[in-house]
Amino acid sequence: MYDEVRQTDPEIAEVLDLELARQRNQLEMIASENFTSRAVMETMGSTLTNKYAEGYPKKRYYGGCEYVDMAETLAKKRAMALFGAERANVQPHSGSTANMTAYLAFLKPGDKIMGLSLSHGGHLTHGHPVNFSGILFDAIHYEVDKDTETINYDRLREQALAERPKMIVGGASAYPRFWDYEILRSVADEIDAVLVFDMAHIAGLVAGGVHPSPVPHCDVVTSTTHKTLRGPRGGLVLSRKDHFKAINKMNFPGIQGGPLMHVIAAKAVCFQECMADSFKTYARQMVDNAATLGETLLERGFHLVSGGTDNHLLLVNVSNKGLTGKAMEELLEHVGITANKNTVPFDQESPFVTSGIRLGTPALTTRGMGTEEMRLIGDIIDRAVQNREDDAALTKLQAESHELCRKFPLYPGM
Ligand code: DSN
Repeated sequence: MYDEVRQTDPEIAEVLDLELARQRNQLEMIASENFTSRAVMETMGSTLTNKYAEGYPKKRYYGGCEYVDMAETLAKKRAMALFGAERANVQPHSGSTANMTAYLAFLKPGDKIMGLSLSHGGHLTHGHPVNFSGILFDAIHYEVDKDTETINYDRLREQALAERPKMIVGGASAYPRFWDYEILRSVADEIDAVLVFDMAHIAGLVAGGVHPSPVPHCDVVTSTTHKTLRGPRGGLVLSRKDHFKAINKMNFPGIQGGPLMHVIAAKAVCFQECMADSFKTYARQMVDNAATLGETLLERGFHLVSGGTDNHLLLVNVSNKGLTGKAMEELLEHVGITANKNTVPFDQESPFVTSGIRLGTPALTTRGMGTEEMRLIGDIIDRAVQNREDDAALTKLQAESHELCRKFPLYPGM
């Protein structure tokens, strides 16, 4: 593997080797990460990376696009079939440009948008002041309730009626519960707002049929393709027929230049993989694994934000264990688990410290781990917290994590 790189650039070859070893040997629990298939990776590493193809299939600004046209047409058709969408734009380089496309297709700078607050589980691109979405637009935020730690849709509605945003944005990066699309739609209708839902985190659960789909309820649905969907790193915009022209025009030439045709072809491969029955089983297992991990942690006195999970992730407030999110992230790394610190609703700590840790099951489920392994991992996490001052105990836990990784080989033969 990596023979050519090894010859031309040994330093980078070393990085590739080290990263493959890291992915194999750590329990990967970052909720937004996954392991793509070899087919997706091969397609990303193909000659399609050489091709400029500004425009859309059959309407390009460059010659020689007949084959990349085939790839993009397949990707679009498959995305529409997978999600039951009227139209798909598969060109966004990322979730961020997918969201920028959706916003600017409908809004002018200065218009009001309303999304879930980042510190309550939302996303930077849903109107955070340091992000383009908060810089370009007048952004306001809805939040979760202090008691239930879930979205209070009555309050969301009151806020929307008082503030009358032109766009309501749903979706999150650290919200473990189902969304109520019907309510979001009815609130948007009451104030004549556009409804955009960013399903980046749950797209694989929607594709696998274990979560309800936002598509029938929303004007536009955006996503990434590399989280629960398990495809290449990139973005996607699904829309109704009547919004499609505006979306296309905004993505190119409005925001992006040359599309990444190797990634678009890999998105097509991913969508094909997601249509298989085995992907439905995978999606179900991600949710079952998160539920089992959640139950295990609850039994051991951990505080799960919202009390549990309906999806592939858990947000754990570790302050009752005398830890910050930062310390917990470091502790888990030490025992062979990769996760990320995360703010929890009404967090008293700074975003660099936080009180929470976010744990996700997509990557471990791809390795073939099931509920039995989740119980074991919950136990490792608990024992790590209890023995955090005991180096020998932590080393033993790290060996247990490594043993688990060995039992579920990643990219064998690579
Ligand atoms: N950075 C992603 C996540 O970790 O959820 C969201 O874009």
